[in-house]
This record gives sequence, structure tokens and C-alpha cells, in this order.
Amino acid sequence: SGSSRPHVMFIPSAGMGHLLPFFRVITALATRDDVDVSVVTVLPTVSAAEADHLAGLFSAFPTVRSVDLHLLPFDASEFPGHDPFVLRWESLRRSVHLLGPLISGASPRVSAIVTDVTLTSHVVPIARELGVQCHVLFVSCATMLSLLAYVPVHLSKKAEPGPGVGDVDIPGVQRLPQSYLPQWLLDLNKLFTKQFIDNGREIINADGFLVNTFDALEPVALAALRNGKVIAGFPPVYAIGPLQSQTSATEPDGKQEHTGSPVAWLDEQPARSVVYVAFGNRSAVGRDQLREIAAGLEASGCRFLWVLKTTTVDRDDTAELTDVLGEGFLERVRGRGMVTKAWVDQEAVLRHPSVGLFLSHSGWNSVTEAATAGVPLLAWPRLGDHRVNATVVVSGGVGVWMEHWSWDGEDRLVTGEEIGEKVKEVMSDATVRARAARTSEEAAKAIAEGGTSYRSLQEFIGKLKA
Ligand code: BUP
Repeated sequence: SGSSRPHVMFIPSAGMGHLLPFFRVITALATRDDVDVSVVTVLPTVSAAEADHLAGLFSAFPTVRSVDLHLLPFDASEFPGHDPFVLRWESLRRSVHLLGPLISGASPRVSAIVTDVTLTSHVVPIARELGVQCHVLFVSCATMLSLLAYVPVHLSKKAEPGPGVGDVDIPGVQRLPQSYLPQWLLDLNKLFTKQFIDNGREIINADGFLVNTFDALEPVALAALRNGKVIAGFPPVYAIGPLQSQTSATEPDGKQEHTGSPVAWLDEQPARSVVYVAFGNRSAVGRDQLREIAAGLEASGCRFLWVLKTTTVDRDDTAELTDVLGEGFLERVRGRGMVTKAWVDQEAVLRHPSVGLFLSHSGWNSVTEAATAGVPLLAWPRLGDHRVNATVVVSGGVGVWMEHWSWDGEDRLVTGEEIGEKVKEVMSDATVRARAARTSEEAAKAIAEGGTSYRSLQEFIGKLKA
């Protein structure tokens, strides 16, 4: 403090859905000349995409310092059957005491930390002890932040200790039925639930929250967090979204296995004719369901670009497309459908005028990218925060939500017929398209000079200098 040029140290967590928004804030600060930026790189990385993007970040922004953190050995067999990213968060939490020396030994002196929400309960106390400001970059929606903040209070009031969290009525925000909550919260003994509750208890001690949302998208949740309705004395909430990538250098597109990149292919298609299908980095859709999606896309008669993943971690994905989709599918849709297992530049795809609809798992980054582009999103939530995000997709005019479509862990297959009809219907729905266009105008206003998110970021930078 007292220094006019603050040094901000970012401590991200694992998973592209966590890293990408970090990169977007890091590069927004790195392109200014009044802030020093360093990033704690946690090694080894979980996925190939993470390793590629970290390398891309440091080569595109040489002024951003990398501080390596080598994880201590972690015995995952203690938690059989857990999501690899949740396991990583746990192993990071157990190595977090290594951060103290990295923070206090950094030069110039660290004036503020921005950490991932998954590490809140461990990093906030360390920062306090060192007398360094500690902010949390929250990579999901403000509604999800209100859930995180309120769950510990909700549990302390709950009369019957049922097996799970139960329905949660968040003061000033909304009542979330248990079925909308991350599957993991249905079991209070799960690792994720313990992390969630620990982090939820500690957030009151953070100096502030950066959230990848904007006032016009989530006015109710943001107001309730800011005016103390959710939790009295909640730290300042800076809604600075929708976050944008500063350069395509941090989004490498170099691993195309097919001749002709998706964007080049999109260039050949008529305006708003293509359905873009992607379920993010960590939502593995079962083989039978993938076949139904294929049948649905074929039956819809629409053009489509499909990013297909068969495993939770990209490194393990060795499946052949023909084995997954069945003999003949790729031939039958040749010319009107493109299927890829490679990383695509999703922001560029969504910005492309040929894209008319986004069939998505409603991961929060995907929602904000669709909102920016004004492409209607057809939400098919799979796990985690996706259903809570989907409530915002609907209330914020980003798109529509198929609430009865299957959720990870449920047996029911959504048939190709159902998928095909819905895709066709939403593709030609002028009302949905007009709402998405309006939301995209609001998003542009929010980040433009003088907009709500622009001002929030200025306010945050001002606080760093205080
Ligand atoms: Br796959 C893929 N290209 O090929 P979400 C993803 N992305 O740019 P997630 C690409 O990864 P959770 C690809 O644009 C978005 O920024 C995409 O984040 C980008 O979902 C990000 O949408 C994906 O939040 O996380 O990572 O599956 O399930 O935790 O929400």
C-alpha cells in the first residue's frame, strides 16, 4: 500500500472454465502501464488445454511474471470416483501453505492477491496474515455467488439434517430447488460440499469479489449481494463482465486435426444458418447420448459445428469420431456438418455471422460469450453450476433452457427426435433472437467506456492503489 504502482499476484485454480476468465482479467491489467502483474502457475497442469494456454499467455505478455508452484504429492485414492478437477482443487488446497513464501518473497512487494473461489478458505487467511489485500475472481454467475455465500447460513438454520443441502431460499435473490444445485451438494459428506461450505464461510473476509457478469444481466442478485440482503457486510462486488480475451494469442487454435479450420468453414455458410454445439471442457456426455445428439442434428436439417468430447480430461480423449458417431454419419452430413475434437476459438465461432444458435451445457463462460455475441443459447445443463446458470440464461434473455432434459447421473436419454425439433424451433424463433440481440447490446454498453462494468473495473484498480 502507499505505492502508486501496485503489484497484483493472481492465484488461479484448475480447469479451463477457471483459467480463461483469469487470463482475461490478467491481460486486461497487463495491457495497462500502472499495474505490475504476476501469476502463480500450478504444476503439473491437469489438461493439455491448460498447458497450451498458460504457455500462450506468457509468450504473448512477457511483462507478466510467472511464479511456479509445484504441488506436493497428493493421494487421490482417498477420494475414489471424484471429478479430476475437484481433486485438483483439493490437492491445491493442501499445498497452499507453500504460497506464503512465494507471496512474501516476491519483488516488487505484492500489494494485492486475486485468487480463485475454490481456494478462498485457504488463501484469504494467508493474505490477511501477510497484510495483503485479497480479492476473489468468481468465475460463475452472481446468482451462484449468492448461493455460495448463503449455504452455510442455510445449513445452520436447517431443522432436519437431510442427506443434502435441500432447497435454498436465498434472501433477495431466488429460491433454488435442490434439483438445480450442483449434484455434489446432495451429499454433505462429499469433498466438493466440504470445500463449498468452507469457502462460503470465509468469503466474508475477502476484500472484494470480481464477477464475470454485468448489472443488466443479473440486477437482482447483484443488488442483493451489494445491499447486504444475502449476507450482512458482504465485501464489495465488482461486476466487470462480460470478460473478453485481449488477443487470440492466449487462445491457441493451432491443434486443428482437420484441413480447414472451423472458422474457415463458417465463412462458407449462409448467415445465421449454423448451430454451434459444445458442452465445454469437462462435461463428458455418454456415448448413447452422443448418438442421439448426432441423430438430432441430422434430423434438424440445420448446418452444424460440433465440438465433441468423450472424456472429462482432454488428454484421455483417444476415441475415434466414427466409433462414437456410428458408421456413415460423417458421410451423410458432409458439407453441412462439421465435427471436431480439437480446441476451437469459441469466442470467434460465436462472433461469426453464420452462427444462429448455440446448443450449450451453459458453463458460465459459454453463457457470457453467447451474451456478448447475441447468439441465442439453447441450454442443456449437465452438472455443477450449469442449472443455476441456466436460470440466468432465461431471466437475462440469453436464450432458453430445456429444464426436463437429462442431468449428469440420470439415466434418461433425450432422443434425437426431441433434440432435432427443439433445435429447429429455436433456430427460427424471432422473439428469442431479438431478446439475445438486446442482451448483447446491454453487454456492449456495460464494458464500453462509462458503462457499469467499465466503472467497476476502474473502481477495483483504484482500490488496489489505495
Ligand atoms: Br471445449 C472449448 N474452445 O474448444 P465454460 C472451450 N472453449 O474456446 P467448462 C474454447 O472454454 P464448467 C473449446 O469459450 C469457454 O471460455 C469456451 O468454459 C472455451 O465450461 C471455456 O463454458 C469453457 O464455463 O467448465 O470449462 O466446461 O463445467 O466448470 O462450467
